[in-house]
Amino acid sequence: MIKNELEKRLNGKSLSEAENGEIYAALLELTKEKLAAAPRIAGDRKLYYVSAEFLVGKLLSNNLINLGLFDEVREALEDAGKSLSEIEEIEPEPSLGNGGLGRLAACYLDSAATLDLPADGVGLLYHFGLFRQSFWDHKQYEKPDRWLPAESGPECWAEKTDVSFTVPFLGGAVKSVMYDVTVSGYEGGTNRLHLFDLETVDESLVKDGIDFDKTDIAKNLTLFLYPDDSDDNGRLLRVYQQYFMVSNAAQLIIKELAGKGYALRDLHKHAVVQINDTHPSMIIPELIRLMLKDGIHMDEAISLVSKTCAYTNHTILAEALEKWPLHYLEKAVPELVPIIKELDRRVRAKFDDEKLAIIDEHNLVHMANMDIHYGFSVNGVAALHTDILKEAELKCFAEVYPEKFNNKTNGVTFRRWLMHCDPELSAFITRKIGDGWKKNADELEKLLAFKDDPEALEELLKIKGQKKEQLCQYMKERAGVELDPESIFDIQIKRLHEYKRQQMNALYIIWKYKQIKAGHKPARKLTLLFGAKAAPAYIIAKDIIHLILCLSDLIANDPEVSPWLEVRMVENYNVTWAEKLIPACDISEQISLASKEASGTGNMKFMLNGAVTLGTEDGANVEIHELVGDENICIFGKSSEEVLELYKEGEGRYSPAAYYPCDPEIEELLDFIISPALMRMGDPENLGRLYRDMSRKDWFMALLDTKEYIAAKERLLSEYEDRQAWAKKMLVNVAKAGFFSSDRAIAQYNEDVWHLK
Ligand code: 7GP
Repeated sequence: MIKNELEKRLNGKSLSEAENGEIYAALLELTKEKLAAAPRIAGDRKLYYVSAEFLVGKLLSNNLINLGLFDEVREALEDAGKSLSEIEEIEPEPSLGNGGLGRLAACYLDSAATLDLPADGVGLLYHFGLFRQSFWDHKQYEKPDRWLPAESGPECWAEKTDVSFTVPFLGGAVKSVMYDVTVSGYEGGTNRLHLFDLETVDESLVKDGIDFDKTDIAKNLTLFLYPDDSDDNGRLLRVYQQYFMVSNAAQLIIKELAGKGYALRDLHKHAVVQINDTHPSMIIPELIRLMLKDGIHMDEAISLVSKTCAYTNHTILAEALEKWPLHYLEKAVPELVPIIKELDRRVRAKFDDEKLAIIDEHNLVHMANMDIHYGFSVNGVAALHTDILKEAELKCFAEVYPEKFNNKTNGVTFRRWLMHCDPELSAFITRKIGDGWKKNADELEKLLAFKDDPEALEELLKIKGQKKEQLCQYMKERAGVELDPESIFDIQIKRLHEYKRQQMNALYIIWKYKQIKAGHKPARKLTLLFGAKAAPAYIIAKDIIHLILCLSDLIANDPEVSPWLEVRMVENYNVTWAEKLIPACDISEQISLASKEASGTGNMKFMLNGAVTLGTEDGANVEIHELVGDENICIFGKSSEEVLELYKEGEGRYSPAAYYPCDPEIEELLDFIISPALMRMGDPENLGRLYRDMSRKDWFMALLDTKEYIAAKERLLSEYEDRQAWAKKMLVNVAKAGFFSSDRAIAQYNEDVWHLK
């Protein structure tokens, strides 16, 4: 009996007498015990998923679900007048990631364990992770977000181990400590997420904001994820972090190999390293370095490591493809430099093409290039993205290594993104088609049998209504904002970036505001919800947040408009917010400039929870479109081919001058950004800068698709009024979402790349 097991840990109190905090501590302890008792997944060949980010989210419910204890615990608590979701609020969310790449890593660990594949994650234990966002005066402010427990407080999921490695640093050495988070599979065994830290890190360097003294690496190494890199010290710190991560990973791999009794020469037979974007790329020269130290010859070391490492590319944005100046590496990782130079020399001896070089003529080290030459697999994260890699971005590499390139369309774990966040919808699905879908997501297709069943469709609408009510309640408690659950919930949640075009959504808001002002009232109120953090040094992204917050306020205070339109941006958007917002969504905004969003994973989560996508033919939207058909998605905008053409030099190149000021409709929208109404409310500097940027540069072409976007959204809003037809779209979306299970993605990685079992 769970009740008894919990009460044993409550110092004589009953469940109903105990405080939520006490119950949380008891649940944490109990769950950890059960996890420790679950079998550790083993195998002769093991995957190491090395990543700078693991955006795991809260873990209590997730672990309870995977252990098969969720319902029992929830009921025991309910009987005692307690709520599991309220208790889980106590758990701090570890902010060990920034966005899609980090959340994907967490979904992949969940699925690998579920499929019984030996696969551990390796990363860093950041003390503050990504910053905590707050809004004041319509602007974003950043504060450190400490998620680790206090010395005296209850524990957390990460447990200190006695594993430690010596990492060479600045002529000396530092000693690491390894923390482990147990990763549970759904009704399966466990793997580990290994997070490395440095004992000497000094949190007192961090005062109010997220600035800190960047000089003393021994004290600041793991304080933050992605420390500000606008100066030399910040950039060096990032290199040190990366090196610390990969040196620990490499040493752990070698230690485990030896522990199984295998020789270092057999590395590639028993270990696979998945390099998650370029942050862990230095694991290649680091593994080579360790082999040389062990007496293995350079040729053989290179060959062994190349058979061990595989690389995933998550973005084609040039600014994200890391290129480190050689002199940084000379300072931070002097031991690796001769190896990297040798790797480059070999490439140059083999290929007469400057584009393939690792160290270019400006002495920049191209990390991705090193991964491609010295790894055995290169994958993109959605079909379109992989095509663009092969045909444009990495064309010269695909020509010399066609066999290395492969696609692995992203996926998300249905445990967290359906069973946990929408138990009502999960129960509906199980009532209709049984619960085989929990282990085999393709079975969701059986729901199609109900697409003309008015009762089932009615039920689906009711569940969506319930989730909207729940979100309203949460918003009221969290933000003091009362939303209208009868309105249409249109949601855009993702990092703030110009290519994701939150600014285009803002232009829609301006358009709608003006429509309502002019007396064109819609059939129903529209609620637009945003969640997004802007990188602290990304000025235009912060200006876009400023615009959205000003519009939100302007509209809320306009009695003519507020009954019809509401705009809210949630503060400190994170995984926990996503779990509340996604099930309540009607319209999923996936409006990136075609060719720029590698895949997207939010798009998949929304679809799975019965939202209809309003999107461009970009990333995985393309695959969603193919699966659900024209009827059940709303696609607009220029294609990726057209966009890539517009980026080319010369005539025909994109310019916002084609729209502003010559298109009066667009002119009106942009001018509103600097209208007296908004300028009074906001900061003229921010609004002016954004207006100038959008009208003169518009690097991510928001104006290109604005008019089509407005028309598409209006079309979708009117379709919403036919409730039965809408429910059918919802149902088809849920039914077709099976492909986007991370179980499918991981099975494909295993089949094509890892060959674990
Ligand atoms: C993201 C991509 O932007 C997103 O489209 C994709 O779904 C996700 O990776 C997972 O593959 N990329 C990043 O988060 C990223 O590049 C660089 O971060 C630090």
